[in-house]
Amino acid sequence: MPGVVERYRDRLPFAPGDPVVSLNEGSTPLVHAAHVSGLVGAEVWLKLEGANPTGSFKDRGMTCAVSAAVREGATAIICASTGNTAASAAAYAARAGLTGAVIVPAGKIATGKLAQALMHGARVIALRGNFDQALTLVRALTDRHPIALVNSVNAFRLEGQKTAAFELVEELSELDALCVPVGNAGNITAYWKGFREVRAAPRLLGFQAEGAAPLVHGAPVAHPETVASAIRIGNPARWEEAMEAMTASRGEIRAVSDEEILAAYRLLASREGVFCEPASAASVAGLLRYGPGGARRVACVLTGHGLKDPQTALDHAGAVVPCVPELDAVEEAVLGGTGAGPPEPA
Ligand code: AN7
Repeated sequence: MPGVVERYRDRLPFAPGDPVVSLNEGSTPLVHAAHVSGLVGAEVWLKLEGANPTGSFKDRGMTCAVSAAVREGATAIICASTGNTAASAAAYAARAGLTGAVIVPAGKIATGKLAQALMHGARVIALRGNFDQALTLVRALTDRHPIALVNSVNAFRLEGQKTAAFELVEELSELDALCVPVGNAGNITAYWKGFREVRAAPRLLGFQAEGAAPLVHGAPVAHPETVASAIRIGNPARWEEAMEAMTASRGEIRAVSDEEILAAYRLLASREGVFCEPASAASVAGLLRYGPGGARRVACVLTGHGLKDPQTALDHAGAVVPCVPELDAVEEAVLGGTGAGPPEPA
């Protein structure tokens, strides 16, 4: 499939002939979640945004932000990031031949995202501070220097991200509710914009981590903390728009605990065969905790791939089984203790 600009150009601010920097993002799988459906008593679908080229939904917006930057003659782009925006910006900058810089909270982004940003050749600045401080600083920096800011304060990011709503409506003719994790609140804002443009109006159910839930408390959180590092954000840039989307869709923004996030994370991997990152699992954690609220058909956005954060996975998964290279030992390792026993004779 072509990327989102080519696929939805008539609904995006790009004219034919404009430069397009794309990795053929979008067109991500939508899979039915049989186990979760049974648990919540609704028809639940999972939108696998981790299947985008850099492993997160950020690519939808980044193709637009970087294409627009190229159109405007920019030679450098920058963002603050909890990891995924950095990985995506670095990849699209590399593809466009632009200089990329990313500012991330030191020690607080998942390993895979750091590896991506470095591999794509971005200058990676590890800030001794949190995401909110990083965003304030890049905004001030881009006021002083001609560097394109590609955080979701950039309107082109939301334009690209709204295409996920188009895809959902194309595949599911009716959708009653959408569950989405909320950090800087760009994505929930973009979904609502996309749904409105195609005259759909599912209830938007946004979920923040309990230790980083400013929209739930109605006040910024100075020191946000959560295992879901991607949404460790205390003062979302798209605060007003997210609250408007929530209200207009008769939705809710609620909190889930780290334990609930990790339980949903493991359940998705072990029962649905879907490995997402912890922040993404907040959408399903919220659905499991609060229920579908009368919705018959629900979609949960799984925003990023599980491989982004191997350390959190290893910290919360089972152990490997050590084994010497002998048949008896392998037999014991494979069959022992599992209650599986030897296979039945044919
Ligand atoms: C996997 O990369 O903010 O509410 O700097 O990576 O639109 O911020 C990431 C956010 C959800 C929240 N799931 O989306 C960043 C960054 C994942 C994410 C969110 C993020 P927004």
